[in-house]
Amino acid sequence: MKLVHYLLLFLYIGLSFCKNPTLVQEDLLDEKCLKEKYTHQSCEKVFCQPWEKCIEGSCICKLPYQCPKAVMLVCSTTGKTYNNYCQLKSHECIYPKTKFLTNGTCTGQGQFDLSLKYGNTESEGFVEVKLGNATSFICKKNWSIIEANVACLYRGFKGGAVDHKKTFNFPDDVDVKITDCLEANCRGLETTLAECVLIKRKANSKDLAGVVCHTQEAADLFSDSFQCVNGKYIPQKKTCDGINNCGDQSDELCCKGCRSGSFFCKSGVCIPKKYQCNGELDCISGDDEMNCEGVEHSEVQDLIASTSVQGTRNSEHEVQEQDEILNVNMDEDRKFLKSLLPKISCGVRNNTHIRRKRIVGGKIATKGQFPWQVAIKEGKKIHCGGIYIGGCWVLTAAHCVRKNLAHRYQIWTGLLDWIRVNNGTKIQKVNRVIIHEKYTGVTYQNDIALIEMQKHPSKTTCELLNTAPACVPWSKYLFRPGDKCFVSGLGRDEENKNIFKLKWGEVQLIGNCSKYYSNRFFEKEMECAGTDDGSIDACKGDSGGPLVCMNSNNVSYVWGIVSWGENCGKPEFPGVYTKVSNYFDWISHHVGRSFISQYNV
Ligand code: 4AZ
Repeated sequence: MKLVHYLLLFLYIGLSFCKNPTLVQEDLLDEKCLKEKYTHQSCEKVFCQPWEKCIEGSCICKLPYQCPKAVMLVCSTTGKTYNNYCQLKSHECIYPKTKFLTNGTCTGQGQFDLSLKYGNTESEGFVEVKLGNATSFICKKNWSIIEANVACLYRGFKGGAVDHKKTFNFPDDVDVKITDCLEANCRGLETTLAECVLIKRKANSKDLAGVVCHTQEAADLFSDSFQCVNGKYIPQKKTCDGINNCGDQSDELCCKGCRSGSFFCKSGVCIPKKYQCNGELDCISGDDEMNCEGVEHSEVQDLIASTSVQGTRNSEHEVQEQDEILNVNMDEDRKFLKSLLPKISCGVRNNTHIRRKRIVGGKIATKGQFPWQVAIKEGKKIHCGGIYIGGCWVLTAAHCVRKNLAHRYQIWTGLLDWIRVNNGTKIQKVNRVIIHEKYTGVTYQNDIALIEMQKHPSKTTCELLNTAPACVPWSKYLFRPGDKCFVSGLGRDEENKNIFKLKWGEVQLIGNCSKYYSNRFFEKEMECAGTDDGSIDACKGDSGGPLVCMNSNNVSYVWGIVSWGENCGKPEFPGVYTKVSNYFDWISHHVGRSFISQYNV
């Protein structure tokens, strides 16, 4: 009996040890996502910089002429003056030796350099910068892993910094009198401290920043460490905290939740809390800039700025006297240039909004409610729907169309009722049909096709009435299971009768759909949606039509194409849709990127 008690106690202690907090923290990371090895260059997770564009999931260098033309002169370390910061950065992106030096025209005098002083190895030391003709040490004040990463990356250490708190001693034979230092404030993805805001402060030798940069030897492996995509190890507790500890942001891109002090983007990314409601979109899902009414950007930032000042020796009064900002804030230039980039307009309707009311079997649509919905007519029958995505392009299901029957199809836009055809309806002929090369009729895999409508001979583009394009999703992280979306179509309703009217219903994205359709559901290519009781569903005749989801800013994306399903309106068999985000590259290859790239162009 006693032995049993001891055993139980032993088991209890053992279990409480297992429940240590690191295990709970590990739960913040999404293992499946980590396998994708996302970094700050992955446009499935983050927006590219204004000097980059998104191609096949990666941010790659733009050419300088693809930047805005605004004239806000900046000077590079190679002595060349550029029209603006974007043009310089896109040049740097191609030739990394070209780095930002100062704003304004080059005078041929100034230069920038950064060295590590008085460390035991090449990869550590106090941070000394040469700016113009003066050299200064960087201050400990505000020196965080963000600034330390910038310094180490500049010195060529690809993993950035491993320690930003280490202090060093001046050798006995060096006689230096420190009277001031430069406080650096970076955003995190700068390539030189010259791009960060530098403020001159009074200081002594105790106030200087030190750094240990990441090298292969410094890559200690401790038990709870997280391996960044660049190979660096960081403590597990520094993942999903909004701070780019890795230097390549890989510690912030696969999160199921975020630690305090950071904001959770629905796309699974943690960003610093101060980026919320700052007037710039940071989450690809748009959620950092919603519900911002009453939140003054500058106020939030000022608050953060004043609270993030650590270890201040000086009184407020003294700080103000000593403030001397040595350069301009390039982050402001970056934001401004970003705002000048062309954006296509999609996913917004001109008038009505959808009332989110649940109606059995869906509701009859009103004019302008689904301006991207089209009907495909073959001969006398409307047998499928389609989605207008811009230009002369309509997206539909591959099983709806045949390549060699293009001449038989008509695209009806603005149609609400095809017994009593409403005014505002327009009929377009079809130029060509493009069916996905890997479409398989037996399994419905890759059930996606494009229809190019014919232009009027005297027009350069397709002019459609009461029609607006839906946006094409470029990332599989824009929406997730549980999100509410809308399905619409002219198909049959639950009693399998044809009602000849455009109807719509609200459905939820359903994860783990293999449990409904074992062996028939292909997760990468398909998406399920429905309601708990199955009462709202797509049905025969709706095929090829849209499942649209609205992001936090009410922009509609064509998330799915009605594809198949066992029966209609049965909760045990949800509707299956072609997952459009998986085909972004295929679509942009055929229609041209400029039509569908809402961001990252
Ligand atoms: C069809 O036959 C069809 N409930 C479309 C969607 C669904 C079922 C059948 C989904 O076109």
